[in-house]
Amino acid sequence: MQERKLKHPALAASYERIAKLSALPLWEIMGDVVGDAPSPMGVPHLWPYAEMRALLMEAGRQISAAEAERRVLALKNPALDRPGISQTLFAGLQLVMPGEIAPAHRHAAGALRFVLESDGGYSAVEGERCIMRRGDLITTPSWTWHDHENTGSGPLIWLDGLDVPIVNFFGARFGEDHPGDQQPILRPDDASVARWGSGLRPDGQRHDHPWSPLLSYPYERSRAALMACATGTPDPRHGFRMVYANPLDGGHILPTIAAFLQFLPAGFETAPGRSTESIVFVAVEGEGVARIGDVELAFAENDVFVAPNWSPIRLQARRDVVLFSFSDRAAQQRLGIWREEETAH
Ligand code: GTQ
Ligand code: FE2
Repeated sequence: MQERKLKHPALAASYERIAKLSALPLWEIMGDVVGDAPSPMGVPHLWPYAEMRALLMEAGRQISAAEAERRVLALKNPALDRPGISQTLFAGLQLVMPGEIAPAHRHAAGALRFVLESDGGYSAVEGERCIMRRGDLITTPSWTWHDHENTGSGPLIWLDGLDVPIVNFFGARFGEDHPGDQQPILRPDDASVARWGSGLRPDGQRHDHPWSPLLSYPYERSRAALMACATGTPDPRHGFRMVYANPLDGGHILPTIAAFLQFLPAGFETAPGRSTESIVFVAVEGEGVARIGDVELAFAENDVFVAPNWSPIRLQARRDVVLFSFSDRAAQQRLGIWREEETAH
């Protein structure tokens, strides 16, 4: 409070006595507490895949997946002073080399994986292997055991998204290692897709969790659904965009994180708009330009970029573009605070 210009400088002496009791005169800081509009936290930023991949492969030669526990380059927002790609989200690029295993553990933070390169491998989640193919989305809900293995002959690389800053904000950071390197497998590969992903659900089987029972959303299906719906005029704000849905209630994949797949036809540019969520994008196909706040980011395949909360976003497709994105919208909607609006630019 020392730094700010006081509304009532005449009361400064009294403010010091208030501060000594560890209290604050709310009338001097009202805007910070219940202000009329949020400010973006962190800055828009892009991580070019070619350079990130080179550093990841270098790490692959220097440290094993087992030794690293997780061989991840965490994407740190340049304007935030703790790990996290945004105020609410953690993101990283993870590499597992052929034959390697990332050992089993579980934690309070929920995660998703979006596969960028795969020649064979899986993420085992709570007793089943979710096969990793390029473009697949796999979730690791809170406190579910997970380990990863590369069974192919090329590098296995994916984008991790976690709700770590949210969980840590609440002071709920628990985690533990599994006694074995790998957890026991209890069901067939991609069992959740067969059980919950067909439009039918197992009669009498309950799923009493605040996340989707589908642990895998294979790209083949997601892309086909997106393209089948990409007819007529694109939405001016979002182009053709689909939400990864919980098949039981149409809700988001995780209680905190929402995920999207979006098609922007070549030449299309979205109308500008913003929302209270922070959003992490990865270019799955094509190339274009993202204008976020006053920053312009040219993106190509596999580049990752972030839009902070309440930053105007404009996306332009130079070629046909498919974007995967995830955000904290699920958490905000559960709290009843999510908002969006159109902006002038
Ligand atoms: O793969 O289990 O990027 O626990 C950060 C924490 C990945 C993982 C991350 C993790 C993982
Ligand atoms: Fe983990």
